[in-house]
Amino acid sequence: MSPPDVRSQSDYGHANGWDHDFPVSDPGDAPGYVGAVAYCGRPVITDTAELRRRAPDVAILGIPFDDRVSYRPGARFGPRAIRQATSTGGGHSLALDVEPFRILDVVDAGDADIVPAWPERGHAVAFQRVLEVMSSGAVPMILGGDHSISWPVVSAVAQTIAPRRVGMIHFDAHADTADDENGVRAGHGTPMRRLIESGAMDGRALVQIGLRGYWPPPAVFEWMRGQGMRWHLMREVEERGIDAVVDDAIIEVLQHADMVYLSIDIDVVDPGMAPGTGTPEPGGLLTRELLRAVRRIASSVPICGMDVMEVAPPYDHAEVTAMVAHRCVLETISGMAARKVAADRVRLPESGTTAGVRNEQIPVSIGGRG
Ligand SMILES: [Mn+2]
Repeated sequence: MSPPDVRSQSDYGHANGWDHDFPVSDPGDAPGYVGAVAYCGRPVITDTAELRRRAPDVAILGIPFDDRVSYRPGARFGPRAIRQATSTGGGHSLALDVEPFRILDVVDAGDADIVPAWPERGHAVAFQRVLEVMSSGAVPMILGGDHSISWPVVSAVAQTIAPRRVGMIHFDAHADTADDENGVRAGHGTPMRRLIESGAMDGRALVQIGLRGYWPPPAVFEWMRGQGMRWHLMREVEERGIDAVVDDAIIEVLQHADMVYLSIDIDVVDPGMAPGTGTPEPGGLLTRELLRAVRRIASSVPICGMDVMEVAPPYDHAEVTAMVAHRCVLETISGMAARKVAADRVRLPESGTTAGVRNEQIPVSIGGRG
């Protein structure tokens, strides 16, 4: 009688057939539900010095702040929901036929250091963090967060890219140009007014798409007219189609800007397709219209930053709103990648130097791709 196999009694790996070698996945090939949460599984780099050493093309930055909303709160949970809202690693854009992350170095710079119930601090931290991230030369892409944050964020962008002039294409159901909301001058309905009044952005360089509903009142539109602002109501999109409106918006913004900041309030999309937001307005864009518009803009103009705001996961269903927001960022990156393939220049020069600061000479293709 042979002696008992000691190993089989104490080695459960061997006893159960679990002791074989299996192939090890590359980190980039891990399924979307595995690993730490980062935008498209990109490397997470929060240290400013390390960001400067790496000098990425694009840095994702969460700003989980919603202390300035006027109606339903919850956008503070937006950045986390957006990061985890899709299984895709963003390998290959079928619409643009580019592999965005092979062309652009994109990192996730984590979240701004937000604390609850201190809105003045939140705005200051957002401003300072965007300056830090942009000191690496990266184009910042902001996951919000309520729209009040666009005031400090775009101020930091304008300061960084000067003397080049920032312009904005702003997708929103609302104009966000109120002087105040119940006496509050830094609410999520006022950021575009503050940007123009402070001089950070020329009113003529702000072009809005998707306005609808019952706000703001005529006096606010009067102020907007006085600033030389241009806007395209949702009604115009219905009548002319999104492509014609985007063509006009690109021409209009470049009349008074050298680089374009893309600001997307997710409530521009119809609440049937993006219910997870704080102030929904029925009758908005289709998801595919917004994604196509974003692709065409990002592949046609020099982008100096973007934000996707007002994603409020508590009102979302099946992650649909967070998925739209995630895809808006990815379509922007893919559009920039397509533009880089065409023109080989996307990165901003390092701030604080004049080296590399020059007028953009890239031909702008209004017809665009996508
Ligand atoms: Mn807004």
